[in-house]
Amino acid sequence: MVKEDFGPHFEWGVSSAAFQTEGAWDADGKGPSIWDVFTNRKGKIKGAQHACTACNFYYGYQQDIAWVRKLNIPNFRFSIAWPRVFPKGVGKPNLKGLDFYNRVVDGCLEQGITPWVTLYHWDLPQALQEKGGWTNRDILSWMEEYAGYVVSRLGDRVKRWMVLNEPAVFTGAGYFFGVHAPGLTGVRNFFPAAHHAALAMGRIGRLIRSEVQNGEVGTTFSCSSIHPASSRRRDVDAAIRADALINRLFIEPVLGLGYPTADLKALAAIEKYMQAEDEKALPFDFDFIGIQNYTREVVASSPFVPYLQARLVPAIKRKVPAITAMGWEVFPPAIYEMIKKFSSYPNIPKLIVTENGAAFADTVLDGQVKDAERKQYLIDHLAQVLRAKQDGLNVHGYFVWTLTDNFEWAEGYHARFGLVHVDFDTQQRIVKDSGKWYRTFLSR
Ligand code: IFM
Repeated sequence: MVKEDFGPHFEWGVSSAAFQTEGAWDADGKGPSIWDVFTNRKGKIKGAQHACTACNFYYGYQQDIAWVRKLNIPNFRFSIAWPRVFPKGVGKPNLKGLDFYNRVVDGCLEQGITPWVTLYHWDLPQALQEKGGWTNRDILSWMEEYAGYVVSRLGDRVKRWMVLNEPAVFTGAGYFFGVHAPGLTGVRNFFPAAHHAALAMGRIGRLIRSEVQNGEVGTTFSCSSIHPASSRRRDVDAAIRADALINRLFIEPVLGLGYPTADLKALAAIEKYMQAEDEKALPFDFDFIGIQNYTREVVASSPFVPYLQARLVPAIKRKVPAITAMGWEVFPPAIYEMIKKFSSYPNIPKLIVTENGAAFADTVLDGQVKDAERKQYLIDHLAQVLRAKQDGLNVHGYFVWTLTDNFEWAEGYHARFGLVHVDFDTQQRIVKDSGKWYRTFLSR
């Protein structure tokens, strides 16, 4: 497999996110985000770790952009920390915060790297959470104010935009299970948050399109291929319900197909938050859809699980041959299945794999990180992307998650996903064998 097999226009990149890398949590007028608050709550993050410094990207961004170039990666996806630009969420912008992103964008362009910017990768300003965050419909106008400002200042140079990162994860983990910020639970938080996130995609998508000349507007979705635990009817039905929740809940309203209530009846409760104009406001014709896949899920019927009546059978219990530091099964065909699933929707001009990668426990030995498992994971997943491409499916790009090891949310720092190893005490970087492999692969 060589790069040329994917064709001359295939987009190659690497992805990252503000909260996971920047640190400088209160520098230069930045306001607190829900993650700054959540990481200080007892028992929420493994090892009580926090992201006050993280990878020090705020101060060392030039060095990390230089790594992107040294690895021959033409596209760098990063996100904007909303509370850096609007410390209180709305109102007076913080020019120093915006200026940081001006420097990052210019730094990319100077190195010949195309910046791809995500507007929301989970770090909502705490001031807005105090008004309900994503459960409050006003989030739409708050985000419009933030996005309008950022896009009007960076849109002359940034042409690739993504509205949200993985709405299913930040609403599910943050507003239903309470394991991510802001730590809220239950359907009375999840349903309004989900509906407002779905509406935000169209609303902000339209705004970007009107502001940015020659831009491409996208948004990204987490997805896992869903396999029933057995061929019994009840497990097959449970898998259909889980698929509706995990893979279909956000893409289908955006495509004008509505919420997948026929396959997951509990979703009908979202109706309560629908207003007259919403049906028309939900769809938006994105230029590209980002899909982010890491594994598959095996699903069994479970009558005692509320709403879903289904449970995910953990990889560890299934005794799978390979498992990552996140406890996720290594299952490369999943990415092919997801590309196939999303390609089957009408009206998606192009799919880009905006995240794929793996966390493994790395060791530094004689100044080297020989991460054979991660390298093999990437090769095997790319082979599946190529298979999808050769089958005529609609995939046009691939971004590795992620450039440097970073703060993996509730998992803290133990789950290392980077192509470049980070010593979090000294901030020293060492390119891993997987990074060297990607560099060689991209250099041809
Ligand atoms: O680190 C996350 C990222 O922020 C969103 N997608 C999945 C990654 C790995 O868990």
